[in-house]
Amino acid sequence: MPNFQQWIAAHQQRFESVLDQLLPAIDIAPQRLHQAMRYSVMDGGKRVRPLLAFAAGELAGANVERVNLAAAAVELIHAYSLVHDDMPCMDDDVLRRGKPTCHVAFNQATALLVGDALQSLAFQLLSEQPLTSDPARQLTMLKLLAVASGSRGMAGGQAFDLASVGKPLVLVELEFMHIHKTGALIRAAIVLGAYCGDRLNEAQIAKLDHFGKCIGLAFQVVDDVLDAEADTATLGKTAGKDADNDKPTYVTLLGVVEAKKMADELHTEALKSLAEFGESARRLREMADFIVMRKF
Ligand code: GRG
Repeated sequence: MPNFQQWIAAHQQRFESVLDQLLPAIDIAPQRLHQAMRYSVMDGGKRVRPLLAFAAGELAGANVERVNLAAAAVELIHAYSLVHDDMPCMDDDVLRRGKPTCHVAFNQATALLVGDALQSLAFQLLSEQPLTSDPARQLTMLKLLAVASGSRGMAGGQAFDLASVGKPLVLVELEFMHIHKTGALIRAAIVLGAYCGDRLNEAQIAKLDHFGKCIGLAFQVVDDVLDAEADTATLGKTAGKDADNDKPTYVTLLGVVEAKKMADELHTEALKSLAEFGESARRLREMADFIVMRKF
């Protein structure tokens, strides 16, 4: 069995060509929009959400071709959220994944359309081929991604985030914001990956969902710590942005030491929900370790 580094590298490499094939080619009209979509999705990103979908898919005995499509749908929603988040009307950032943000490299109207088109493509991918043997389950999957990315999920969390600038949030409010803004999509990636297979029952999927909730929040706590501690070159995006924007974070609320402790506690809680799966959840456990120990 490949070690974790080999497993990640193999999936990352394979997934780049999956995305390459699924995105519209740049010689198809409208060329500039397609070029900007590719610019925003390809050549960058850790692909954490797809990797979580692959790990959950392996646990559920899923066909990897099916997981490819579910993982791509989630990654396209993620890429759209970054493009819109970086725009002047939101976080107003010029650097993402070590290169100029989409609206800087192209223009604002194009960046807006890139987000719109990536979101539509995500739902196209989830709906045009069978991803499970049960059509009703595929409808559930579509709804799951819609809810996770909409106003009761990521977009809602972003609205809460924009409204919280300069406000002294308490811990439960911060948690609410991040469970939606960052956590919802991470959770969806795991459950969608698992739904592509047929080895798990609903109670077991609920355990994975809880794993996703904990590790999604841990991801954000670590993101806040990195924003405070790491440099721009390492992150590939502007470091210290949260403090500059007067945004409440786990670090501003708890301090670095307590924030790291919180990430560790969430990590432990996440691993607990995988207990019954034994060795078959190895990749999910390794992904949890990776999320908490990452340096960028
Ligand atoms: C615009 C609807 C809408 C939502 C935006 C996700 C998000 C909501 C904004 C991004 C702002 C941000 C930096 C959030 C912190 C957590 C996060 C999502 C970090 C980026 O994800 P990574 O580290 O990025 O997985 P890569 O580049 O590796 O894909």
